[in-house]
Amino acid sequence: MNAVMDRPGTRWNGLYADRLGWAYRAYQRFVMALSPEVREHLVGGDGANEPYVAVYGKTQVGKTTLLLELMEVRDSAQAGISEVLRGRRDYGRSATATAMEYRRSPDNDWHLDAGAGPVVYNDDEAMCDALCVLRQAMSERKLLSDAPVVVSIPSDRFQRPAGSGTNVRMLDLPGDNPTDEVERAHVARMAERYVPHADLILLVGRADDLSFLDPAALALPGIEDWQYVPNRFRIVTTYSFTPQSVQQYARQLDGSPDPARFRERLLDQIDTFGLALVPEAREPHRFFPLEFGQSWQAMLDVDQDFAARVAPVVAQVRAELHADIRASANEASRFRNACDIHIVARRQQEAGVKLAQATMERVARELAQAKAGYRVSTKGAQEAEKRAAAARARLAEREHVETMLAQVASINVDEQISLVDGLGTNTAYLYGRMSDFEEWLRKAFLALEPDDKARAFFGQSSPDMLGQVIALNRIVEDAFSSMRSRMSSYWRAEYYPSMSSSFAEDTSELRDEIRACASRAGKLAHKDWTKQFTLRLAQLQTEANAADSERAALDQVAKSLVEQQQSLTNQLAQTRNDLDALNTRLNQDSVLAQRFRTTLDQEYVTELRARRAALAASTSPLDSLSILLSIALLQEERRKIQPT
Ligand SMILES: Nc1nc2c(ncn2[C@@H]2O[C@H](COP(=O)(O)OP(=O)(O)OP(=O)(O)O)[C@@H](O)[C@H]2O)c(=O)[nH]1
Ligand SMILES: [Mg+2]
Repeated sequence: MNAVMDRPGTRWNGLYADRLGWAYRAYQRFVMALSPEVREHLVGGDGANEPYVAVYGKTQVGKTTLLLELMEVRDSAQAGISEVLRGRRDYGRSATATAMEYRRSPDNDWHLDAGAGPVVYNDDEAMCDALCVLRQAMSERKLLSDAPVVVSIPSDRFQRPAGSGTNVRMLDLPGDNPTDEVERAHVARMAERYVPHADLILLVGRADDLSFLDPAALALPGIEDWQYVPNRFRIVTTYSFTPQSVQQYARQLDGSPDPARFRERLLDQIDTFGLALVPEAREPHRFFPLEFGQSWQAMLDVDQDFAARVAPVVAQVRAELHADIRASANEASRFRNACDIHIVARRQQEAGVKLAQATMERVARELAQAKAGYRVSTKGAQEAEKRAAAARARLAEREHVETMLAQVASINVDEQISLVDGLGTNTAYLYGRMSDFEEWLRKAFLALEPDDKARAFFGQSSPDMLGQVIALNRIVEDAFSSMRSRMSSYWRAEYYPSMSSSFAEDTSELRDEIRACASRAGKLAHKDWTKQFTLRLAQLQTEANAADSERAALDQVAKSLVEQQQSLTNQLAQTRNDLDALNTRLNQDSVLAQRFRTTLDQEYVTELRARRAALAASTSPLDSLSILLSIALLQEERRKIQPT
């Protein structure tokens, strides 16, 4: 045993430092098993330790300008390089035609590799032409390589001398170009291939249009939602200091402004914009409010005061982004990225699948409810329509009912009169006739009824004839009162028609009064039925109108339920598509994820075995303790990487 091994602390330190060695070995093996083109861009050749940064965002937001800044191209060279990279494209139009990888050239020439091997151009004009031809080929769909076009920028345009510091390789992805489907699909394919393995992904957007952070609008190929794995992303806003409000804010700050304040402002704006970020994605250190480009430089030159305030802030934020990029390229970060992308993202995607399934169930439930609601409301509308029609049919009978009521009012008393003809000659018979008639009239009065058609008009309602019996009694009483009082003054109850005309007069008067009573009773009945008729008329009108409005309201409900059904059906189809897309991605990713997991498992088991063997072979109790503790540590690390 050598002297170093005798020191237990040293043994422990070594074991501790190597607690993740197995995982890094697994990562190396995993990367080596990737397809050669992908590997070439990640760890291949001379660029093995160069950070690989993907830049993604809408067109004309400053992506290319940003990446030239980050590659540390000399300020004085930037305008010229931008010009070349535009490939004779007018200003203001989408400049970068396809996915481009920018590197530092090994010499002072431009190199261009569009899939058929590098071509060297030793002056800007020639390179510019070559890019113009490339764009042409792109638009004619002749560019078939599924690797990014590699552009190597002459080494003498960089700030640092060749060979010093870290070179950064940049993948410039045209963000949106919806007019060209072939182009979009081409970029999407490349993004799916390279973005997951980039050391860092910069989401770039203008500070005055934060929609680029919305996962629904972003649709970043390769990683649908940047919030799944926020630590792989940095958010860069361009034009961050152009808005008047920011300038005013910067001018009124005391002392030298701190970038933290501008980050907070940016986050406030994101909140105002209504984007709900998960707490991990909202951490300020992931946000980089920046500004650059010629017009910005021109503004700083004009306004020295403002420049003195904000230029240091921009410089500091840019330096921080630089440091972040450099830090992202070490093996530990790359390993973490691989874990994130294959384990964390997968877990998030699974959560996404669950969410989509739950959404589908909810939408299906709502759809069933909307369908049931539609059935109920259409049935209700039909019933209301029937009710309105029935009320209108009754109203259409009004003339018939009025004629009928006039007939109802006439009470036929011929038979009652004829009964007077046969009366015996005694006042008792006349009195008897009077009360019999009164009885008969009451019954006849109460029995007055229009025909069936008119009856139907009245429905369940009818006038209160019983309530009129008192009035009817009075009619009869009044009619017979003078006769009665006269007859009560007779000396004898018997008439003597041969001697007196009283019998003939009294019976004649009795007949007249019977007729008069019948006529008055008829009028009374007519008045009551007419009153009821008016009431009923209004009632039927109200009924018809109410049924009409009910029908209209239910029709409206049914119509909105149809629209709701349509929107739910669309939502269902959309969610089903999302779910299919997620499942397809999950299936594709699961091959890689599984391979990564298996490699991790293998390396872990190998390391564990080696440490157990070392434990068995150890003769020093202190060494044994160190190894034992390191085994526990190993298990702990494994659990952290891949909790099961
Ligand atoms: N004022 C100002 N101008 C900027 C800023 N960023 C970019 N620009 C200018 O905006 C124009 C477009 O910038 P590019 O870097 O070509 O934009 P891009 O996102 O690469 O555009 P595409 O390649 O078309 O997708 C250039 O003229 C830049 O100088 C910024 O932060 N502030
Ligand atoms: Mg560009």
